[in-house]
Amino acid sequence: MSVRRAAILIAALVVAGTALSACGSAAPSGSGISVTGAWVRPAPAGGETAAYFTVGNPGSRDDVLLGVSTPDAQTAGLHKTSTDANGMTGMAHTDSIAIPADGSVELKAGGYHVMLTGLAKELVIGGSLELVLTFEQAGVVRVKAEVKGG
Ligand SMILES: [Cu+2]
Repeated sequence: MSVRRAAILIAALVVAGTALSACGSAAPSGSGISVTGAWVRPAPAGGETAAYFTVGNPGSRDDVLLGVSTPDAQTAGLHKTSTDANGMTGMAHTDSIAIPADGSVELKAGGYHVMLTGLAKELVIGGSLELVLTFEQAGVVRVKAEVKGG
């Protein structure tokens, strides 16, 4: 390899390294996913309840909420409430929730929610519960859900 070729190679590596570090510092929390307004309904210890929040995706890449867990309950899962053609309302497990680029998805009563069973503690208004959300792109995002009536 000539000196000139080696110099070009080194210059290319430096540029690549700079680009990588710039990318790393520009995205301190994954793809910039935000989880806001997290809340959970009051429930007794050992009981079940539902949690809600809004996921915002300001980025240019679609993301997917793949799952949820919590240290405060035996099970946590993604559910969707819907009404069928006969007017029967029920809820079903859903594997994931797509979060479109430059968009947001609201988990709310009558739609998507996090179903929690076997609560480790009583959830009283003013208290909180920790949720650990796993996204395909953004990775793990931890949020505190406030216990509220409603
Ligand atoms: Cu449910």
